[in-house]
Amino acid sequence: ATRFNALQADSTWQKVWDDRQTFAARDDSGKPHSYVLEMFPYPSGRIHMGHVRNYTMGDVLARFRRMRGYEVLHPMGWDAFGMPAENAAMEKGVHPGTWTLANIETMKAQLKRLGFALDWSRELATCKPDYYGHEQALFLDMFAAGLVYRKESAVNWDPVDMTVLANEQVIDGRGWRSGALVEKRKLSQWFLKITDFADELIDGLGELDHWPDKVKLMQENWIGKSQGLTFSFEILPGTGRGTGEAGGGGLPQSASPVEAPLHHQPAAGGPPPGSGEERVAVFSTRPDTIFGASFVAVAADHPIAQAIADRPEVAAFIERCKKGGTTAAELETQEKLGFDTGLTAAHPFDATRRLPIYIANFVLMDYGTGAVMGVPAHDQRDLDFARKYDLPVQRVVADGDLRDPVFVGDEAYTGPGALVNSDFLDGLDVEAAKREVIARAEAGGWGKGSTVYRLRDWGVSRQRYWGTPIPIIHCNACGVQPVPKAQLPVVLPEDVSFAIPGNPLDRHPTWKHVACPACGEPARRETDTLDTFADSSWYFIRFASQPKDKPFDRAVAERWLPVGQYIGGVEHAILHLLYARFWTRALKHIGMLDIAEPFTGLFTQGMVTHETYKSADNRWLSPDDVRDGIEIATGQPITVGRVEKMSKSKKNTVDPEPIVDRYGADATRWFMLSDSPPERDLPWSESGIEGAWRFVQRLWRLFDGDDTVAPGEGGDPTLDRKLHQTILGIEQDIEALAFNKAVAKLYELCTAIERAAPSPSRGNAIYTLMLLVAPMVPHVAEEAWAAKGFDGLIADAAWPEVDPKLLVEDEVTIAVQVNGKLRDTLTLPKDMAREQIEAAALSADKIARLLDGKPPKKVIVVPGRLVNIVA
Ligand code: ANZ
Ligand code: ZN
Repeated sequence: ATRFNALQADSTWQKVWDDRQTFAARDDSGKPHSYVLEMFPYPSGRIHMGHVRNYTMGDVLARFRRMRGYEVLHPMGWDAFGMPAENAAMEKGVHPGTWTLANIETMKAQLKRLGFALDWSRELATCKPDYYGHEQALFLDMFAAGLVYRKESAVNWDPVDMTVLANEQVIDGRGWRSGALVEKRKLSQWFLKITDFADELIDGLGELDHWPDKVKLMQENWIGKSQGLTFSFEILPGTGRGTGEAGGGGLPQSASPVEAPLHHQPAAGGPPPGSGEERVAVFSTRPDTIFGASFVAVAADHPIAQAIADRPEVAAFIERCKKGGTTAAELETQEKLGFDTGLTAAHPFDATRRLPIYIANFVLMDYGTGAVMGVPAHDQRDLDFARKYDLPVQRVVADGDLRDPVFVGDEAYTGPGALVNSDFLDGLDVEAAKREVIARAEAGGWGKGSTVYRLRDWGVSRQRYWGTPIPIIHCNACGVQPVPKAQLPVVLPEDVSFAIPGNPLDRHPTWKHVACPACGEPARRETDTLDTFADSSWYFIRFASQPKDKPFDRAVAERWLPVGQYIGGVEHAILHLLYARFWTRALKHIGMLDIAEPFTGLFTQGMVTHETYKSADNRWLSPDDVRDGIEIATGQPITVGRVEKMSKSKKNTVDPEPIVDRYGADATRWFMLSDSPPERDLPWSESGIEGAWRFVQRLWRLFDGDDTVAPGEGGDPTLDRKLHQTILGIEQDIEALAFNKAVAKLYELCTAIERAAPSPSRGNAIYTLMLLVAPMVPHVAEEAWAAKGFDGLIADAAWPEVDPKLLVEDEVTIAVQVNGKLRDTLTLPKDMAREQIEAAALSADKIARLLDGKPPKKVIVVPGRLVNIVA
């Protein structure tokens, strides 16, 4: 047999697929539709192994579904706006657009070299006006529907990149790219009302049966719905001890916390401080614990704190709180700090009880009301705080025996139980007590049952150049005006400079100066651009339908959507997926698209990893710099480090392009599918890719070496059975995206064929093998198909049919007893279902005669062994 020339076959078949537009999806072919999508790449420069793995998985599914008779939409495009293009502009003096388009060209050629079954006729790049202009139109539709608003809000300001950062872009208080210490700033920002959809976005998760549970949980936690009571305490000024921060100086906690007085003892002396506020509202998910409250705490930027911030010690304390960071994660880990304002709050059920009001660093301003009631016995943060500031700890929920002393150590009790020390709540369980307190608060007019979400509205303003311009005009006389749709797209100016940091749109000499669409007077364009997550929130809709004059055609888009299988990295588990789900629901709300969930199936694939290497003098080394434990350039021994995700910083990347050039597309694809379950990490190895290359050659020897390759069967029932089991198994594996299992089955089938003697069965098995491997290694399959003279392309061929008769592996002997006595034995297929076994036993001649037409009292089936009939 000849050797398979992968490089030649790659280019031949890639050209054929291209020329014939083999993978162009037709909107109305009459076939059932299937939409397979991988998360589109950011055009960073070159394709990396993560891309190869991601797109290979989607490709196998897309090709498989085509062969199974679906009209498949499998598109590709570019998430082309974003910071790196601006960074390149700053570093290299190249325009972000030039840099981006050059990267797209390179990466597109690289993707084509892998032979992906993509519909390139639908390619899009979000940085082109024919994409972002439509996004602007959608923004205006949302604006008209009241889903867009502007407000002053504190943002994370990166003083080096001169831009607003999302919370998750702030790592340990520093900008994720610049590493600069992040500051808080107030800016007027545009927001999308994602919070209007909080409940829908939670409830919708319930329908997503084909999403990983962990992703659904992450989304649910991110939305963070809590039910409880919002209520207010009356503030009694001038009675507190007002000693400021008590930390450190306090005595150790009394040995008997149960006896500690719950009443706050006002200290004598000290001028009565005032805040001007009369009530302080708090949100609690545990109103049942209200009798265990021993303090109230407000956030550092709460009005009560701000009102007394003219006192230097208060101002200093507030500053100190801000230094530690204010994100939820940061607050969780910091040491608890408090400042006693000297104000007290009256307990709503007992006005003589006074709770000191603290400013505390663990209270978030933008959650709930920015203030909490502290219940140390039942909340860990409150307990830590109470221990530090020597505040009473009173247990109000008992665990088990009510007569037990309800001692509280260093761990708050958060479990269920009955209420104690709680007046009219005593004896109620937690849920009943919650209802009772809510009812009384509502009746008394000092509180209301409420639902609070962690989710905030989506701040979409970015003070950057390389993004979708927000289509708004500011007029001094008319205020905020939407750009008239006829004037869309609002195109980015080309002539911009990145010589100094900041937003080039803002300092462009002419771009922002426009006439007000309402009064015609000189006005200013909005110079903020949209968060790039907006671009990726609807690209899958534009792929489905891309008319020139509008964002999408509703009927066509609805024919394709939702995306049946979406594949991408777990790093997008929260934001991208949540924003896309929101955007889709917003369009439904406006009446533009009747799709609730954009992605019904989601798969998050693992990463491609590689060993790391360090030189004798502790530099990271690339695999190319190393041979046999020696650094090639210096001849010095190296140390091998951990296997980690391929990353530029650790230099442990392997560039796919030379791999494809050397081993061909099929071997590269095969390796990506073979070694690990797709949700796990895949360690790259030289031996792995070589093994894949050998397997492609082995396939070719089978295809090329046998003269009897043809459909049909006969002569070798064992091989026939193996073949049909393999067909079925692979169908199931590919649908489950368990590619490594499919690969293992194909290895087995090859071995079985190689061992089989020549027969029509063998020729048929080889013929079928071509079809089975076609989704995974399409080039060698296509080459063999043509070499054997079969019609058309294998990419267009039908997937082989499973013959159920041939699936039965083995037969087993089953004993049939009547009233415990052996009466018959039956030979039945091994995997027969219980009911079928029962039916076979009852209808067996000997048994039917014994039963004589009377229905049995009971039938016990032990599959694979026996049936016992009680007559
Ligand atoms: C009293 C209480 C007693 C609480 C108890 C908990 C346990 P989730 O479930 O995450 O929604 N809280 C309310 N607003 C806060 C804010 N702005 N910053 C920090 N903490 C705040 O948490 C709700 C609970 O977190 C609320 O219920 C409140 O403490 C606190 F045994 O009230 B709880
Ligand atoms: Zn005007």
